[in-house]
Order: sequence, then C-alpha cells, then structure tokens
Amino acid sequence: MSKVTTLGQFIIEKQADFPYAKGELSRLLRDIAIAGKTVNREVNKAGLMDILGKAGSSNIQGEDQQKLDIYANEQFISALTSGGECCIVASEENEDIIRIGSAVAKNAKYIVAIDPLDGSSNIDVNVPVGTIFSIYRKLSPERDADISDVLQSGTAQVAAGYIIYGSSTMLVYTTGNGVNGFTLDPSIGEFCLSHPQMRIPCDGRIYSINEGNYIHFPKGVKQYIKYCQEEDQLSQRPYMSRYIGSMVADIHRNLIKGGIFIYPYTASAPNGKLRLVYECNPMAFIIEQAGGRATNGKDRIMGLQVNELHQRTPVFIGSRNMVMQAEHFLQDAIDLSFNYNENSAFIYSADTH
Ligand code: P6P
Repeated sequence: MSKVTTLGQFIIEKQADFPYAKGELSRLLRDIAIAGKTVNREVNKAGLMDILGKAGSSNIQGEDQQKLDIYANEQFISALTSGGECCIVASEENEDIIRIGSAVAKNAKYIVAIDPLDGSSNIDVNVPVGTIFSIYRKLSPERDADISDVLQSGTAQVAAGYIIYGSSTMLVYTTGNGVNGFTLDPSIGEFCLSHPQMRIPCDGRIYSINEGNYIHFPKGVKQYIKYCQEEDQLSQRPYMSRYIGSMVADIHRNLIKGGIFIYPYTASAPNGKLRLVYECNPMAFIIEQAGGRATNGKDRIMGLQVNELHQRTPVFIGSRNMVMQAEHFLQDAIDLSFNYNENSAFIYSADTH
C-alpha cells in the first residue's frame, strides 16, 4: 500500500515553502480542515436530521438561508476563533466583517474570506456543495485589522482552497506552489493526499453555463455557446454541456477533466451573480496555479479592484485555451450595454439575436 500522507503531514513538509511563516498558516489550514470535517458530518446526514431546508431567514444577499448554511458558517467562525491565527472573518453569510475579539487574535496575522456552504440550495436534492476560502495577510501588524485588510486584490492571497462535499469529501488548496487535493478518509478522520500537483488540461470539451439565461446573455457569450455546439471533428466539437448549479462542483470537475465555467452578466445580474472576494478570487487562484485561466471575460479576475465585501463579477474560468476562445467571441461581438428603463427591466441597446 503506498504511503499515506495526511494533510497535516503535508503542510508540515511544505512549510519550508513559506520562509516567513512560522507555522501560523499551517495551523490556520488545520483549523479550516477541522471545521470542514464537522460540516461534512452534518452534510452527509442532512436527510436524517432536522437540518434540511430553509432556516426562515435570509442572508445579506437576500437569499434564503438554509439551516446548513448557518450551521456551516458557525462552524468555520468557531474553528477560526478558537484557532487563534485569524483576526478577521469575512463571510458570505454576514453583512459585515467579523472581528475575532480574543486577546490571541489581536496579534493574528491572517484574514479569512469564506463562502461556508456554496450551492447550499442543492442540499435537499443531494447535489454536491462546497466551502470556498481565501486567506490574506493583515496589511500592517501595527494596527487592528479592518475592512481594508479584506478588500485586497486577489493577487495578494497567500492561500485559497475549497472543500467539496460530494461522492467523497475533498479539500483542494494552493499556497502559490501548485494545487494539491486531499480526500477525507472517514475511517481515520483524516484528509489524505490523493491528487498531488493537480493540473487543469489546457483544452477541454465541457462547457458549464446556465443556458436557461440564454436570452439575457451578452452577444459574445451566445456566439461562444453556439461555437461549443457546432460540429467540428478537428476541435472535437460539439462539446458537452455540464452544469450542476454548484460552483465548487462544476469547477472541480473541470479542473480534473478540462472545461470552462461561465457565469456572465445577465439582465437580472448586471455584474454577474458570483462574488469576487470569497468565490471568484479563491477559485481563480486555484485554477491559475493549476495552469488555467480566470477572467471576467476581459480582465484577470485576480487583478480586479476590490471595492466592497459582497461585490459581484462575471466569471470565465477553466482550461486556458477555452477561456481565451470565449474572450475572443466577447471582444469581437458588439458590446452590449444594458439600458435600464425605470418602467421595465433591462432593455438591450443592441440586437441580441
Ligand atoms: P444559477 C449557488 O447558488 C451559486 O452561488 C453557485 O454555486 C452556482 O454556480 C450558481 O450560484 C448557480 O446559479 O443562477 O445558475 O442557479
């Protein structure tokens, strides 16, 4: 049986990659993994407990909170608070940043931005969901951390990862030295290295987009979808349409098999739906570190100006050549600018057919 490397062993072995870290980042990743195991336990028995369904509340986004959303959020905040390595948590589930008030945390170096349970509306139908996290260093040790430490560019991330609660539970993360995947072995309660040095194929045959929004897509996106559907033996088209509706699951599949995930702007979401700080930036860091590409259709996701905590962005992410191909259609298409009319929804300013 080949040697089993647990996440803890791996982090210690790789600590040398972090000249300035004295173990704090390692402990922070450990804290996240511990919370992930706890959430995994509840997700895996969601159908057996009164933890399914809506909590009867909504989050800052105005989205119905699922009971597991709230549970997961509490678990990650609790683990990060007791771990003592994190001074601020920025969560999709909370309007404002959460300052960790403990004496230890006052000197903590790290900020964690997190989507505790992405895709949670899928829980009741047993579709994979995930946690997405992004880690930054506090900008200046002299002062207390504040929102400016959270609104850093994606290029300032020191680590990013996701946990996918699927047919198996995996933790996939990067600290800027490639991407490694760990599968939870429930028999020993450890995440074990199962996917070392993950690389996304530079080409793929899977495109992931909610085609239900087709009529609202920019013209270039429509043209790219048609391109994916055309018959062309040389480029192995038509591609396959695969859309789970859970960002972590769609991107994880494309990371392994190759593919592109697109959530463009639409009439109802003029800045796209997905959030920059705790969804797109961490996933972009991972995909870039695996050799892929992540843009908003034009500009690099990780280079976007971060102005507010729950800021949204269109996202085109995955196999490098597929993302570049999609960008090509967007650049060549007539730019659509939505002309909002107070008496109606959005009116396209150009022919969209
Ligand atoms: P739509 C889940 O609600 C989520 O935030 C992502 O995980 C997922 O990719 C996206 O929204 C799905 O959105 O509009 O296609 O249902």
